[in-house]
Amino acid sequence: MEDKQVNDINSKQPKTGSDHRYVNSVPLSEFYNELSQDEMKKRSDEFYRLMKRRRSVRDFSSRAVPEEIIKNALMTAGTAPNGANLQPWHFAVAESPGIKKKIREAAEEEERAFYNDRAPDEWLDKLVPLGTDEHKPFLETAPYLIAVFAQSYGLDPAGNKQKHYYVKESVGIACGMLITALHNSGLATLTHTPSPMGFLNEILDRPSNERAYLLIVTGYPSESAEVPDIRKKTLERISSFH
Ligand code: IYR
Repeated sequence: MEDKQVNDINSKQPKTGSDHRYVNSVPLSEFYNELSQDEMKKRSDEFYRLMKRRRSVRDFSSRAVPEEIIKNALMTAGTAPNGANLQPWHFAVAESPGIKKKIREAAEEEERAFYNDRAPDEWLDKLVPLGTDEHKPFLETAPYLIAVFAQSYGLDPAGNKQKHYYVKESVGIACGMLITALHNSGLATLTHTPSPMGFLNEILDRPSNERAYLLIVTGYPSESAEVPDIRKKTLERISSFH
């Protein structure tokens, strides 16, 4: 018996079946395709080259963007790993001029308070290279504003509260995937963070279990758009291998 266990542990044979037991499961092979290491290297390099061309853009064109692209990006965000698969997010897309105008007016009011009163000088100093101020015309120019809401708790059909787990982590990952998907589609984005963002619940008619997490502005950049000359930290500065 003991011998058999040792043999099992040391066995080089591929295992049949999964180590981990699920209540209901399907084979991973329905999702995962192994690639050759050459292909993995090529793809990882190409993806890095694609992603390092993402820039936060503050000058948008009003050119129309097919809604299908936005929907595909939202479906991508919806595939994010998240706490207990409760998917504690909602994406409210503002596209009508009337709603975007309301969002701009409310955001600029908060930003005026931020730049004129609330923000400590140390923070304002850090924003100098970005050239930001309380004026946010892109909130009306860009074709889509995606307000991402984090659901602090869920509500079942009977209206009972359902606890959510790792909400900030889950929604943060989904936002990263959303921005990546929009960039991969060829759209420019801006992660905009007027604070506080309670006005988004009111304007977009979202319930009190949802908190606005980020406002993602997207569309084509304007033809004359510029971006600040800023750099990313090197691999050596952002990582360590142990
Ligand atoms: N929410 C403000 C201020 C701002 C804060 C940070 I941190 C930024 O990286 C950029 C801006 C604004 O959007 O202007």
